[in-house]
Amino acid sequence: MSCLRFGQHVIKASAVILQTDLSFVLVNRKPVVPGHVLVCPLRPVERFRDLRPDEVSDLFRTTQRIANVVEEHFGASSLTISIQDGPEAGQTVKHVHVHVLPRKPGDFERNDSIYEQLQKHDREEEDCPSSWRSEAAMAAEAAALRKQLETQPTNR
Ligand code: AMW
Repeated sequence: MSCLRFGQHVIKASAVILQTDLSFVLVNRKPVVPGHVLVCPLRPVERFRDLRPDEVSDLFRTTQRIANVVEEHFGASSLTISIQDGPEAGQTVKHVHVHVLPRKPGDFERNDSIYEQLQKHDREEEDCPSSWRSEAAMAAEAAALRKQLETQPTNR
């Protein structure tokens, strides 16, 4: 697995959990909750409408697959799955991505606050390098999730 592009970012292989024919999954450098991962098409298009049908299909099959894994691995009991499609929806990286967030009882005082957090956690004024996780922490999480994936049946 070589380096992949996520918008303007170059993603190291160590941060990638899974790569399929048309998609990949990476760990988040600034997760809103533990286990918050991102699913992206390999082709770096900006908007959901730009995806071909085979890319939409692969993106969502991959989302379903990794969602099961993070829910189990992080001891969660639900998931928030979300796309911020365009700047007014909170998108900062101009490359389609699905946010997958494991949810637990009481993780937010107001359940839907997760959407506010999602919208603001990577805004410029809040997103400084000191708030990012270390490469080592991200690599360790990706490795653990790759291992857990091996134990899951595929959905294809
Ligand atoms: W968006 O606000 O565009 O819907 O979400 C971008 C997401 O990508 C954020 O959760 C942010 O923390 C994450 N992110 C941005 N750059 C990187 C990177 N280089 N590696 C991992 N995650 C990243």
